[in-house]
This record gives sequence, C-alpha cells and structure tokens, in this order.
Amino acid sequence: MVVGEEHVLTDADLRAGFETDWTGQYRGRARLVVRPASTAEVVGVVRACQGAGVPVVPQGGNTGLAGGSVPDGTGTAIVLSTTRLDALDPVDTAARQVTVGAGVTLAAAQAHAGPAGLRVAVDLAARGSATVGGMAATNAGGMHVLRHGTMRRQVAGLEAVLADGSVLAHLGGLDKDNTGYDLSGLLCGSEGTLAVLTRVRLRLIPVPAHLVTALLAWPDLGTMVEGLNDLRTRVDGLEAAEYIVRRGVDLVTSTFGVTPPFAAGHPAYLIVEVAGGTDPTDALADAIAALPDVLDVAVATGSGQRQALWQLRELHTEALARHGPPRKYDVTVPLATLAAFVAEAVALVEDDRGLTCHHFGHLGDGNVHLNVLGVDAWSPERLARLDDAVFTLVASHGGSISAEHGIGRLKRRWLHLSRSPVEIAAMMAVKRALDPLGLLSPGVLLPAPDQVPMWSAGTDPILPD
Ligand code: 2HG
Ligand code: ZN
Repeated sequence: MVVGEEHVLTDADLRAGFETDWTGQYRGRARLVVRPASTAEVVGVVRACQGAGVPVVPQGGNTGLAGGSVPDGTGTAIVLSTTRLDALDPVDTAARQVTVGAGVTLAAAQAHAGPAGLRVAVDLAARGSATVGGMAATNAGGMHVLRHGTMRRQVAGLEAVLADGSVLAHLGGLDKDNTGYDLSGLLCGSEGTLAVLTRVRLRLIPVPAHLVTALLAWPDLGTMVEGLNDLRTRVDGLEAAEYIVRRGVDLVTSTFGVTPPFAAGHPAYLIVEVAGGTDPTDALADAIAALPDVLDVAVATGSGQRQALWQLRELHTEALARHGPPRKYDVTVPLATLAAFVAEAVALVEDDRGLTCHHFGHLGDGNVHLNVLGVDAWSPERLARLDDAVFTLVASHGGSISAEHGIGRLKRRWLHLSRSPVEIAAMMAVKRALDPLGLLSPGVLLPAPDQVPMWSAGTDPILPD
C-alpha cells in the first residue's frame, strides 16, 4: 500500500472530520481519507486514483470557508489530507525564504522562521490550523494584505503533483526568473483543481522591532473610510486596518466574556497596526490626533495589550459560529462605495425576514465579511436566492464575489459576475489541459459546463419556498 494502512481512513467516524467543512455547512462523503507523508506517496496516491478514475479532493487544515476542501455527497472521491507533509527545511536567511511541506501550519512556519528574525507576511486568525499549502491553494489573504499582499505574493515557488502523477517543481526561489509562464502563481488560487501542492517556497520578511496597535472609534463607516485614507498618507508602515462595528463587538464581548474596549459603545471601530524599525507610537498618536471624526482611542504597545485589542476582531468568526452557522459572504468593493454597499446589503438581507446581518472586515482592502445569522432552517434553494441577491448587489457596486476565501463550492455558480466569459473559457482550457479527466476537486471553483447563471430577480428574491 502506498501510504501504509494506518494512514488510510475508511471508518465513518475517522472520516467525519474530513468530510465536513469548518462552517458545518458543507457535509460530503469520502470513499476514504488518505494521509501521505511525502511527495512520492502523493504521487502514488494520485497515480492510483488516475488509473481507477477516482476523484481526489486535496485538503489542508480544512479551515476554508467556501466548501472547497470537502468532497461532494456521492462518496466517490477520496480526500487527500496534506497534514503529514510537515517537513521544514532550514531557513535560507540570505534569500529570506524557506521551503516547507504543504501541511505545515501557518503557526508552525512562523515559529520556524522566528528565531532567524523573520516571519511570513500573511497572518490570519486560523493560523493554528490553516496549512501553508491550503493557504497557497486558496490564495488566502488575512490581516496584512494592505501592506504585503495575499499569499500568492509570498510564494516564491512550489512543488505540486499534477493529475497524471508527474511532479512539477520550481523551488529555486530566484526573485528574477523571467522564464515563461508563472506556474506557481497559477496554482496559487487554483483551489485543488489543477494539482496537489506538496511543498511551498515562502518569502519571509523581517520581524519588526516595534509594533503599535490602536483602536479608533467612529460615528459611522463613511467617516472611518475617509479617516483611514487620511491615516495612510500620514503614517508609514501601516500593517493592518481592520474594521468592526458595535453589533459584532457586543457579540464577541457577550459570547466570550471579553472586556469591552471603551466605557461606552460606539457605532464603528478601526484597528490599525503600525510596524517600524524605530518606535512609531508618537508618529501614530500625532496622525490620529489630526483626524477630525475620531470619537475615542486606545493605543497598545505591549503584546498583551495588543492581543486584547486584536481579540475583539479575531474572535468574530468563532462568536458567529456559536450563534450560527452563519451564511458567509466574503466580498470586496471599491473603498469609495464600501459604506453605501454595506448599508444596502444589510437592508437587503434583513428586511423583515428575521435575519441579522453582521459585517466586519479588512477595511484597507475594501474586503467586507457579511455574516448572516438566522438562516439555519433555510433550504438550499432559498439560500441560493439570498446568495444571488447579495452577489448581484456586489457586482452592481463594481466588487468581487470573493475577496480572499476563494470560490469553492459556494460561489461557482456566480463566477460569471466577477470573471468574463473569455476568462472563464481560458480557465476551463487550463483545467482541461492539466486535468483532462476532471479528477481533481470536481465541483470546486469552475462552473459546471451546463450550469446556467442564477437569475437576478426584480422583486423580492428571497421569498420563502
Ligand atoms: C477573517 O477575516 C476571516 O476573520 C473570516 O476571513 C471571516 O468569518 C468570516 O466571515
Ligand atoms: Zn478575512
């Protein structure tokens, strides 16, 4: 056997955790779960599946929020878990890079780079379970995209097993390497549909000598967007600009017993973080003092205080899950229209339907996370109509239906709202070329050939069935 019997999980109980996504909304069924520990073992598994015509769903930490990491309900596919691909090569301090196995968690990669004074630029709340391979495969974003870009920018090269079992590797890590198609870039964001990622060559950046975090309260989202714009021109080294609002802060503080940030609640909050080689606290305080609409400020320099501010933002997903499962919409809109979009989206979703629409996100990126509570009993058809209404609104604001979570199973039907027919045809051509039998992550990312776009209803699209 390619991986050893103990790493082939056939028992329903053992398979269960790999068949359901983090949100609990996608529950599939796998023929079995296989856990290879080396590239050679991945090759063996993929070849065997290719020979038998068995679909393969690669899975990392299974922290994705778009259903892309779990199989469909037919029980035909296997899940290929990458978590045992956890080798860490020595940090290349000259290049400021490191090659790690696809199954290494972000936290483990950070811990490995830390002693060399280096870190991975992408950071996200699921750092303890999200794997580097999964993050590359979904082109994950997180808190620092504003300054350092998404995962694709951190990937200097990849090793991956293609659908026919051949190994595509480009791990030299040369920054200047202008030798044709950027295949690593193509595999970033391919969501398991083109290859199984096995190793990732990561770019690293220096751990900053100083980090300052501030929480700023605002009367509304519109003034916050303007204020952030102002702040970006006044402050160097802005690493993060995240927004939360009163409703979300109340949910987090009441769910987890966390202390509220100020004696009185405020409508909206911005968390900014500034990194610097010299202490940026005074420069940040001066810049904040010059902002006209700020209602209240808390500044944190020590790591405990900074963490206390960050948990107000980072605990949103967990808090919502306790009251959910929520319907999640991870979208981007141009910053100029963000406040209007959010107001329209909340009104559209809530109306009189008894739903609660939470929103928070990565303000610097125009990335809004809408989380709708109260849909537990909704049928898939009714949910699809809600999805359709929200995504149509996003498109009407010139936005993208997926900012950082990918398309997964959740959004493939709406890909046409963000990608042109020519782009989708090109993606399909790449898919056919690299995976002619369609065995890698079927049902993820690309729309089915016969899948008609959802309608955009004129009246209330979210009526009960
Ligand atoms: C975040 O920014 C994650 O915290 C999760 O992307 C967002 O739960 C969500 O909707
Ligand atoms: Zn996010």
